[in-house]
Amino acid sequence: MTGTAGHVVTSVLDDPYDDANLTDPYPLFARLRDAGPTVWLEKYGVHAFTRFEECRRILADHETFISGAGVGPRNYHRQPPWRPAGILDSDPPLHTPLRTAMAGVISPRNVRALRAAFQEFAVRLVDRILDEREFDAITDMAELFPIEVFGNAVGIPREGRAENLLPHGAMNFSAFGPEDARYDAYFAAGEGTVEWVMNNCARENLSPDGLGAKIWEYADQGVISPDEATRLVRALLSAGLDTTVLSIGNTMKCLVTNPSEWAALHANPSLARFAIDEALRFESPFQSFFRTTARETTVDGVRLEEDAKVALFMGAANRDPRRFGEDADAYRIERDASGHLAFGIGIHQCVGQPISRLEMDVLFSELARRVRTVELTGEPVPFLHNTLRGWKSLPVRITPA
Ligand code: OVM
Repeated sequence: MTGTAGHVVTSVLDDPYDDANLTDPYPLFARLRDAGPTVWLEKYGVHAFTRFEECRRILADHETFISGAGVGPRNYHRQPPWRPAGILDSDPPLHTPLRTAMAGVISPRNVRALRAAFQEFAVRLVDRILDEREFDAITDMAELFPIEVFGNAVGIPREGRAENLLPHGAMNFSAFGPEDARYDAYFAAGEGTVEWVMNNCARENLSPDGLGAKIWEYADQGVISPDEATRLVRALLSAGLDTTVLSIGNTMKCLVTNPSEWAALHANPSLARFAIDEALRFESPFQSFFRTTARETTVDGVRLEEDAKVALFMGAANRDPRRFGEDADAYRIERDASGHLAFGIGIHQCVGQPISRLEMDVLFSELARRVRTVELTGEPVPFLHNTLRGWKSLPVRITPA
């Protein structure tokens, strides 16, 4: 295929969303990056971007590459979203008060106030797994931590969290990828969770001192409407849980399969935040989503028509040797992974990032201090999802320091 300026765009038949590519996306990502600054995904009829620089530039240019037509393949200009749009799938000026309220709620001061409770649960959790010695790092650790501490931080009832929030997240994030059989399956599994989630977004069901209640204070002040407050609490509950669960699991997977990196972390637990950042780069929990062109534009000389969807593979961009060097496919905690796109960039950059980082920092600092060795005891089971990347099961054995 040829762009107007004569730039040849490679058209590929590969499906980044099939089982094999989701299980191990990196060989395909390398081929797509090498095929050019963009490739045409024949199966989906979209331009896909897999190189770091182009993904970064597109995410930063929110006026040309909008979110208000949805951040999945579905174009809201032609087909409505499965539920009313929120902070993620909106543009300024609609987006601005939502972002203002959310950033105010997740302020440095409010995040700092969460640390003691996170720390207390991390100690209890590490006590427990050190007793067990052999456990599943996903179901016995990665899932338990955010469900407890993030659920408490938002101020929702404990009862029903795990059964509702994880399937709800998997369903919600499916809408940022193709509407295929996998999408249908996550929607079928998540359908029954919507009522529980929406109930817990209501002011009367939120504990008065949590982040959820703080969102409602912005409705009192008139910054946002009650509907918008409901949807922002929903965004906290949709976006804040699965992503952190996956990030904890992915970090653990990286460390368990790279014993020298675990040894370096154990020797110096203050490296925890680098080990986490490198894991976010190396196995980005949020692999891909879409933007829509607000007007005709060009990227690297390739013409994109108006109102066209573009697919951005941050999971590929974060492995781009053009940005991270020839060893981009290696997990190295001493690397400077900063600037990776796992949390996005620009006006939609993850606003909950400090909470997620605090959760991970507290947990991995505690593990690094108290655990001497970590090893796999069985085959990890991948979690296959069109948008998210992680593990369903990661059987490990640990020894105490
Ligand atoms: C949502 C939502 C909001 C923000 C981020 C996100 C990263 C999802 O409302 O579903 O995913």
